Amino acid sequence: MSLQAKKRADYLPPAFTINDVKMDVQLHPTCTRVTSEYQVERMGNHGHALTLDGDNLTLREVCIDGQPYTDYEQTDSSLVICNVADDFSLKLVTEIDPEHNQALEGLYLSAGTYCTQCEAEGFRRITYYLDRPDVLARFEVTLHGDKQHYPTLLANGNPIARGDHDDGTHWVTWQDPHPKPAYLFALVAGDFDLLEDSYTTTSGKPVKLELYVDKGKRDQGVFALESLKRAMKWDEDTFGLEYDLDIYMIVAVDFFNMGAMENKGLNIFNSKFVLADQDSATDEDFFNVESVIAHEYFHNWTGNRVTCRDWFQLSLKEGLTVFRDQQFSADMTSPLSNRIKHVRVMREHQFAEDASAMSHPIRPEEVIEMNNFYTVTVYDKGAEVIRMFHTLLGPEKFREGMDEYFRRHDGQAVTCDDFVAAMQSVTDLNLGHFALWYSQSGTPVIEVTTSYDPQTRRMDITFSQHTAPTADQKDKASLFMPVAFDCIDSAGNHYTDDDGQVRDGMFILDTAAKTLHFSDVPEPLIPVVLGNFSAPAKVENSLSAEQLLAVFQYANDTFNRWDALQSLYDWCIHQYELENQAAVDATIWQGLEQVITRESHNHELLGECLVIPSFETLCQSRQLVEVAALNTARSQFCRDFAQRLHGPLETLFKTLETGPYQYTQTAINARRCRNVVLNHLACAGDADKLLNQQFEQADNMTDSLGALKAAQGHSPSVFESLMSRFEQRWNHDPLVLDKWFGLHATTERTDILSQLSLLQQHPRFAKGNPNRVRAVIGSFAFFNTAGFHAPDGSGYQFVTDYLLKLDAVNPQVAARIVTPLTQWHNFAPDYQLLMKAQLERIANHKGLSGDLYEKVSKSLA
Ligand code: 0A1
Ligand code: ZN
Repeated sequence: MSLQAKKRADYLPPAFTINDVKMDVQLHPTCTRVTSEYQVERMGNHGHALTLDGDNLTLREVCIDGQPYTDYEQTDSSLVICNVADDFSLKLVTEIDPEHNQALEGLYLSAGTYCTQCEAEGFRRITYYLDRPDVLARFEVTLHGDKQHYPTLLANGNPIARGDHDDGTHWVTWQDPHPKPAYLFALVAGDFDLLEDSYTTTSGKPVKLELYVDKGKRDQGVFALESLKRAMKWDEDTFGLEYDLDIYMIVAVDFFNMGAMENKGLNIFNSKFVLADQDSATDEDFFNVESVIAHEYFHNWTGNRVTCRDWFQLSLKEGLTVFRDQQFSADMTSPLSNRIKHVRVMREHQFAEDASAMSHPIRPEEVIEMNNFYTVTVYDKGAEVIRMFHTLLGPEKFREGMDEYFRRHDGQAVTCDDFVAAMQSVTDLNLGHFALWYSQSGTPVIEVTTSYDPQTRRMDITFSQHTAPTADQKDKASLFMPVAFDCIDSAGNHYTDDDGQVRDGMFILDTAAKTLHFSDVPEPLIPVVLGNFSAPAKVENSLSAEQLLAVFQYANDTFNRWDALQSLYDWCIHQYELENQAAVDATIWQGLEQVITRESHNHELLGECLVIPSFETLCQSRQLVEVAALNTARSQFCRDFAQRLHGPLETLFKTLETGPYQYTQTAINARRCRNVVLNHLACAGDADKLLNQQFEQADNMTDSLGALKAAQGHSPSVFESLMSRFEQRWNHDPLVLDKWFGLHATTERTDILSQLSLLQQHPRFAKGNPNRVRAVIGSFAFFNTAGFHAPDGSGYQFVTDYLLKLDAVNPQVAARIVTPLTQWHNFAPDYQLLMKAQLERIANHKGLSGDLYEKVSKSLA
């Protein structure tokens, strides 16, 4: 483990490259033998030794051009082979221990199935290699394994030969014709149920589709396979991109650190993002399956055909692929709820990351442990940056730019600058300034100020932008932002600015400030800013409650309408924090009542608009948060909301009979709205009958879980009884049981820590399984506000105790769960002290992983 930071600026091209790889893998739980043969070529004129990366390997043999070779040195993390020729073949034999690989990087056993995870730097745990994304080689891989236990042997590409050995083992050889970096390598060996299908591309090429799931789970794989076909078609229609191998395989495994992995032709998935059926999966689970299936499929072009030159360029593939999967999901489901979902992620998680010591640009400058940079900044803010290209260029030009990007770079490992250059080549717009989004971290704030002169009937609206210094970067410059803009009066009339700076509902903010002028206006106008969240920024636009209700009623952009209510709720909660509840007066409650009655037919909009902003979102518009006070204010507001609006909510609920389960957008919207309303009714009290009834009658997981969630905060006895029935029913299904674990872990109760201990003793809890750990410890740390932030520091201490144990097993997951502790800056001093004390404990822990070290040391710096 190296604690030395690597810098983007220090990039050097590889001294050698490897063009062809042959691997022979003899699978064994504790001693898998890997024989690799490389065709190595010196790059340029130099006399350096060949340095290969390696981690936790036992080296057995080194041969060059067929002869045993001894002129090499080994370190903890490398094999240095001295005095080599310019072109030669290198053969290495290494041994590894998959059974004891609990970090789940490299080759490991997932509940008896062999699988691999090589991104970012896991291939070096399989064999010594030039483990960097700019070394692209053709791979041929032969796997040998016990035929009875591992009837299925898979690797990237196409199978070209297979056979049996005499000793009960068999072998299969796979060849991948596309040169690829080692992080896209994969192998799988196991005994599965197989779902088979086929797809014919627009140009008439047939592709075999194979989905491998645990025995007995066949039916739960159908939706994933259908999603795959939809994604393949969408990418052809939208970007003209076809699949490029004869076979596309997906394998679902139970032990996986992340969501899924786009290995060439052989995706490996966390089973959570494959398995789904009406009984066991919520609408949200179905949505996630479809979007992750699409995400990994889209990587075949944005990531695999065109890959990253180095890991600092990660957003090149991830930001772009997230944008592509978001567009796909919007087309498959609904643009509005998708946009809101992604904006929530930005506001709850990305803004918080940018305000913490882990703040980094979408293209980071400095990295100790690459696994720490699979972040909401690189992924989601990265996608927002791609979305701004799309907004600025328009869909046609964006497509031209993408075509040009593939024309220039197919088969190459490139940089974010290369992407910008391809986009630049199709537009007259100068993207030089825009490109600052790649190097500047932090969340810009757009402040909106107005001045109105009743005499001249003139109105000026000024937008000024400011990005506060972040932990990694003191000086900030003005960014280039597309700002979607609308301007209304209190009666809903729309206005245009005098100078025509606003075109097609948008203007560019590329300086510290910009003013729009309006003449002949009868009253102060209401600026409606950042429609569809056109830039990843915060807006400070101090509108009154009345004005916000007018925005909801009249604005053109539906996202703005939703956002106006979010701002209104935030303002109301702030009044409660100030103990000024009276400010939330009858006109506001009447306004909200009208929202419900006027939009009662629009289940999608109401399903979003009736959600009160989360504690995490509220934190982003506050500083030095007094956790208990804010949490209490939020709960009091929720209760008043539920009681004051009880009549219209109840009426609405009655109209929301959803009928037998169907996964259609109309039915999804209705279920969502119904469950949001049920939660309010439970909050108002006296809803036990409704809760029991919904749980009893539910023919699908969305409604069962809706009843449980509504009971959770508002009706402890109903919650307890429904939870125990739920456990009995689902004890056999670990993915469903994770929902149960998560609900327990997020329940705000005084004895939560002993509850968490009980959960860890549950026969289905397994500390080696990331899904279980995230469901219990992750849910608590991220979402149990009162428990995690207990004023005596016990929540922080509990999480820390756990992380110190987990770090020795799975540092990657430990480093993710530490995130809420590293965000101490935004809390009041008493909380800060307690959080920092625990971070110090982690920092002083002997044998700490590089993963935790990087996040904790930055956070304490
Ligand atoms: N590239 C994958 C995500 C992924 C990243 C790292 C992993 O292990 C450290 C695993 C998966 C994706 O974006 O889907
Ligand atoms: Zn990805």
